[in-house]
Amino acid sequence: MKLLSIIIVILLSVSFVSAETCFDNDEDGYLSDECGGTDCNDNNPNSWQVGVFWVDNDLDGYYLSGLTTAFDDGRISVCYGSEIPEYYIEETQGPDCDDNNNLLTTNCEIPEFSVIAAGLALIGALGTFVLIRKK
Ligand SMILES: [Ca+2]
Ligand SMILES: [Ca+2]
Ligand SMILES: [Ca+2]
Repeated sequence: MKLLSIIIVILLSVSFVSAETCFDNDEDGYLSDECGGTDCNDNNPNSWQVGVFWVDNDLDGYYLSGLTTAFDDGRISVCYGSEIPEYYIEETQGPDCDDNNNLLTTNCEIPEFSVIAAGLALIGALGTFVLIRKK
């Protein structure tokens, strides 16, 4: 009987301690994940859930590739709140060849006509330089 009382006292102490250490620090209504809750950031009331998204810095629908992530498809897990944070996307068209330029998506090669135009401009500039030097 005495042993049972001791066990009960121990169990009550343990439950009291765990109840005391598991509180909602940022008071967003979600317990931290250490306490069996879902709050991935118990110090920020605007973040309480984990989502897996692609990064899209130029918001063209193509994701930033080359990141080392836990997922094979380049997504990363993000702790967030009621809305998907800016520059993260749920759906994508594919990897972005330049994620800082929303005009470039799948092909970042310089178009041939630009190379020809740049060459003509250079020849023109050299010709002007030679004419000025001859005067
Ligand atoms: Ca939180
Ligand atoms: Ca992009
Ligand atoms: Ca882009």
